[in-house]
Amino acid sequence: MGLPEGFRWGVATAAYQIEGAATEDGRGPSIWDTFSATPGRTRDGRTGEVACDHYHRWPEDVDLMAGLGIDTYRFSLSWTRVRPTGGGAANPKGLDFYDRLVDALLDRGIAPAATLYHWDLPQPLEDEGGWLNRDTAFRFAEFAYLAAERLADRVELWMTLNEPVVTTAYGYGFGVYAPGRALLLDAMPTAHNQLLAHGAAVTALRSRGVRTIGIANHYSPARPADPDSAADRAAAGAFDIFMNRLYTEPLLTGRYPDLSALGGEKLDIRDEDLAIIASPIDFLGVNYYQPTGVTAPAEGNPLPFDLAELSGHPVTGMGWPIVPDAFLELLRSLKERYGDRLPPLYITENGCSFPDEPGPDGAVDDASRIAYLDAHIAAMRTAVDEGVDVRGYYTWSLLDNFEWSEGYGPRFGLVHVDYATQQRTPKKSYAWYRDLIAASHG
Ligand code: IFM
Repeated sequence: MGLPEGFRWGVATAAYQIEGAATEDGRGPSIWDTFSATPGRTRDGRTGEVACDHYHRWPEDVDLMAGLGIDTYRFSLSWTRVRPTGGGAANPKGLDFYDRLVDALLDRGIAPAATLYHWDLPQPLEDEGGWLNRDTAFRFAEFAYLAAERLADRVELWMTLNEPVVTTAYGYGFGVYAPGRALLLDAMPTAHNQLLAHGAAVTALRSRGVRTIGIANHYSPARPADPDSAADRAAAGAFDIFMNRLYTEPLLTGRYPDLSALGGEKLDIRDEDLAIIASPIDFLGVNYYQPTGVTAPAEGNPLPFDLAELSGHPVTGMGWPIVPDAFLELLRSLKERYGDRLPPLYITENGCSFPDEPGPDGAVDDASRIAYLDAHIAAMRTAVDEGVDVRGYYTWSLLDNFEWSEGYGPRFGLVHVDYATQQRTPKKSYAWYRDLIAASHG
């Protein structure tokens, strides 16, 4: 059967991970500026203050994208560049930056795909409770409106939030990502407030004429550590609800899954909320990296699961199991679970980190990345052959970049970045992806 006509190939990045220029042209502080500047929070105390200096080097980066022959580029807007304190007036210089980028992409025949929120909440909003505060949802919708007011005439694809489950789990549950709050199940209200933000932003974007709206969710199929253990299977079920259904079910069905083991009573759900959350979307973004091993919780753990190592698989540089079959299983499960309610899918992130460095000849031979991408793209093709409606694929990421708490250790890019000189060196996977795209375009 093959991929559908018009299938789009792309690469993805996010503002805080590549832009740098943290205080330039009126950009305000986000939770990631605060968190990464706090001693002990990130590996070697690294921050996104300079990152890949994309704010200044974007023309070179757009050239790299054009060289790949991609159809589309997924980037995120820095909320505090556009609206430095989270509320209040827009910052024209911040909007100008994205305006120039969008024009340059279109000049090269690359369709811009904008994510509105990739984890860089304005610090002043965090000071008022952040995603625990319902009002943040409405500040986000205002930001969405301002961004669309300037860019909707040229940006076709919009995504509201990136991986809201990571914000709930890592940002507010375990405190390993910004804003660094370790509230465990008391973090659950951030799920509802982010979903409300998504729904309110959909309405704001529609009011500015945006036609293609989605969200980029993170998914990880749950594998019970011992499939013969009923307790491990129950734990895997609870993990599946948290990781794979909490943000998808209300969006597509207007109902939450059973959250009784996950502190569901903590959600402040008001009258119209679920209708707002379930505002129709045009596509669902799927971010997939790896499955997760799950075991029954140890005594005293307030969560209904513990994480367990998944053995028997090769791993990436970050130790993540490489299981392309789990990607296929995920795509099948979305179709099985949601049937006709499932909108077309875009794979909005898929990729891997390895400790890639240039060899003596200067070339970066990342054969492991090529193998990972090849196997995962093959799994996606199988899903398409089986009838899953996938319209595009973005690999994470164009460039090596700031990997959050892991600093600049992991390298996810098709292009190597020497952070001391900012020199970009396309890896072997860059040529491989370029050839794959060319062959697919025929
Ligand atoms: O770098 C991140 C990205 O910001 C969100 N998805 C997962 C990637 C790899 O960890």
